[in-house]
Amino acid sequence: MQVPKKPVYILNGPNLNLLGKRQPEIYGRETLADVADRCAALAEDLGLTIRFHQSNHEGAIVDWVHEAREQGAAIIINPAAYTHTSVAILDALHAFEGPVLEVHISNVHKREGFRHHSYVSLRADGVIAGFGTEGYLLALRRAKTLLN
Ligand code: DHK
Repeated sequence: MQVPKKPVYILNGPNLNLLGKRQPEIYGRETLADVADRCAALAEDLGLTIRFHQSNHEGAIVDWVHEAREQGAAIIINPAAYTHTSVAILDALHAFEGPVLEVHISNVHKREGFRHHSYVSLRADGVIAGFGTEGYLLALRRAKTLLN
């Protein structure tokens, strides 16, 4: 299997550091460290490498998107609440040339109206919502297809 030189960036926004602890009825009981481990295992099977990050700060996410511009093959992003507010993250993603896949653990369309709009969707090549943390794995498989 051919291993692309550049990693897939998996970026996570605010409050996802509390995954498994906050609102488990919505986001499940798995921690973000569990998700990172599952992504790393699948990436290895797929012949991909990943860089997995989380921040509660918008600028940190913008900086990782800029880093991915130079060093990344694709971006999988769960911007969390910044999905619905961040023109800065959208603009950064517009400056990235590879595939962008947007993930939401919950089905945002079943929730409050303000969660129905995503700035990031204006750039994303695909969106996964409501598949729980499995959405990250599905996005990684899609990244593999798009990078082939
Ligand atoms: C996570 C969040 O923290 C929310 O702000 C988004 C997203 C939904 C998720 O489902 O992963 O609205």
